[in-house]
Amino acid sequence: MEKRILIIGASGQIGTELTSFLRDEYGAENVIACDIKEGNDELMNGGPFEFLDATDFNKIEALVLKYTITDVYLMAAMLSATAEKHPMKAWDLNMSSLFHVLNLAKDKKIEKVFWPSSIAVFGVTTPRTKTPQHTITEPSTVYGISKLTGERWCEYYHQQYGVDVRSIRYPGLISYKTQPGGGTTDYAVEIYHKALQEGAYSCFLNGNTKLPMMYMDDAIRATFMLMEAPSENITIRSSYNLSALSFDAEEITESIKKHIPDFSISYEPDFRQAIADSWPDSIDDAQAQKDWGWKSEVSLDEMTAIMLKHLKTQYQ
Ligand code: AKB
Repeated sequence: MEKRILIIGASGQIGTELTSFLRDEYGAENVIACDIKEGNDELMNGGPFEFLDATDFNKIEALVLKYTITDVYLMAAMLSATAEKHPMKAWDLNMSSLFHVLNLAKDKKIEKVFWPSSIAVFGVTTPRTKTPQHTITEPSTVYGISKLTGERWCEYYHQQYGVDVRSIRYPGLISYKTQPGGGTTDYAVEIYHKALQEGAYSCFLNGNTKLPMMYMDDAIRATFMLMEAPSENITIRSSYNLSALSFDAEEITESIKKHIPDFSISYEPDFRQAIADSWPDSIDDAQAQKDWGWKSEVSLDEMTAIMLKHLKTQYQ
């Protein structure tokens, strides 16, 4: 049967690029973007778009029936920094949207679900370096708690009801096409914009906080590879560790200085420093490599060159 895809949260950082990729892959008319807010011109004009509040079960179900949807990508979520400011709202959005989609799959109204988890499932008691797939997960943020809980429910729905749900623990994602919103890793995108606009950046994390990161093209490719993999290869139904880069603000600054020698950075750590301090500095993704052939492609310096090249044309 032909794939018909619904992307919930399509106007966001990952959703925008995922929609564009999947429209190229499966045909624009087969990929329905939806979000509570409008997206960029390409998203709005490149194929079907519907307004949707991800907490509204009836509306999600109506869209699934209207477009005979087979696969749902649930990208709507409140990220780590914003969730600390609105804990109950974050819990409600992050959990209720997941239950809505899992229940549609349980009732056989859709065939496959993608749901993003995060490195935020880890906490201060987790081994920090090369964090294994199976390890201590005691998150200290609302976002992390919602992602860890979501992972347990995904596995439960798979085991109890046979739901084909697949998930990745995304690291911080970096792209020139879309801006992140409300995350702790957002500095790694802001820094490129400020380097070009002002030649200087004041960072909300300190200089030596290494975090797992990834260029967006790698993340979209990983998502596609996971969703296309044969079901019998998927041994993890909670969420896969995924790794590409690991750097701190000093290292990204050095990379930018290769193109903008006068670029300068200063540090003013805020409440996000404690969140970053509770996360790993690097991730072991051996299971993703083994199960569905994952391998990252873009290095820090390659990403810097791509980011600066494209953002420069945007700012001109
Ligand atoms: C955040 O910083 O909250 C996100 C994430 C790592 O999930 N980018």
